Amino acid sequence: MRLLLVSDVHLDTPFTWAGPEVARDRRRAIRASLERAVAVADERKVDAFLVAGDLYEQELFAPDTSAFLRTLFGSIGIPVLISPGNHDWYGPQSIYRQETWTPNVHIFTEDRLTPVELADGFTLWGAAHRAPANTDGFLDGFAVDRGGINVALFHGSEQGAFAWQESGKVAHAPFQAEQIPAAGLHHALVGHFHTPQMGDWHTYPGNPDPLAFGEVGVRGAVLVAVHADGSVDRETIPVAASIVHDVPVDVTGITNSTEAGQRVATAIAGLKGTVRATITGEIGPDVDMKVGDFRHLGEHLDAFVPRLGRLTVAYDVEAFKAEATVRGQFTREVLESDLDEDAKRRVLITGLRALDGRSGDLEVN
Ligand SMILES: [Mn+2]
Repeated sequence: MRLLLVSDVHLDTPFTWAGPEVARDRRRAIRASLERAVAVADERKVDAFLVAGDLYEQELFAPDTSAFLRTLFGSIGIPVLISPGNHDWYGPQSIYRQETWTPNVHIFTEDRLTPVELADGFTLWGAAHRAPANTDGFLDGFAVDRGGINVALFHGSEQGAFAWQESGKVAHAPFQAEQIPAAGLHHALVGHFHTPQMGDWHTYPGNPDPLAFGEVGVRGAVLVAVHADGSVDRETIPVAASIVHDVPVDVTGITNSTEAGQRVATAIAGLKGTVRATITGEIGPDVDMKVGDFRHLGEHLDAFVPRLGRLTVAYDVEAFKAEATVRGQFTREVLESDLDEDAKRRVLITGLRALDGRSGDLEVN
């Protein structure tokens, strides 16, 4: 049995950091990545196309998205099975309920795992989130009731190795990898975490098209070949339609904002797509720069997001200490205070900037 798995596509993501036009482009790219995944299913002749939740966002979807999904899934000559997640939870208003699907589309609607026999002796167990939060673990108290090969498809949070990585997330439908074999399942195909994970017993494909800056890991649609003994082989097939770069720019040693602009321009030259540049380093005391100074440098890109990161100012603190001025007095008081070294640095830079009449032009962190 060969299955193609996607999860966390997040159609209609708002991309609030971007302007309306860029955000629209990015949403179009997300759709394109799903279309590519469907094309891969056809090329690779898989037996079923599986969606492990968060296909779209219930709060944000447009009727156009509903029609797009109906047409796309109707165009595949194989079963499409969907287990709704916390963002595309199954309820009266959901696309899953409202749309008229072609007969090859099966949506799991129960909040407990229910079986679909994909082939003789091969059962796929799926379940739905039926609310945006507080969904219990689907494997709690669950055990398969039949022989053959049993594979699960659901949206949930594995609580083992991954918990530290996206710990800000609420534990939606929590489970532990050990529960998978304990329930009699051979494997679980899961969504929710956006970082791909190939576990012994479970597979997170990750979001196929970039949703955020700084995403790591090989991601895409995962071709899962399930053998007769229940073991799996997995191949990740990239389907991203967007290029997103997260670029650090060190401006240490610059004396003016034009030099900073040159460093940024060099760092992003030759890049395509959407780029975020984070500007850090130790700069001269006279540098006067704002994020807006850099935006025009990304005109060759689809979108450019410059931001100021950790910046420090190379003040000659030793010389200031000896001065019989307000600046000298301030410098001595900060250095002799009980503050820790990092706080002293921040207070000194912010204070010295203010004394120069430059307060608020740099975010000192
Ligand atoms: Mn989710």
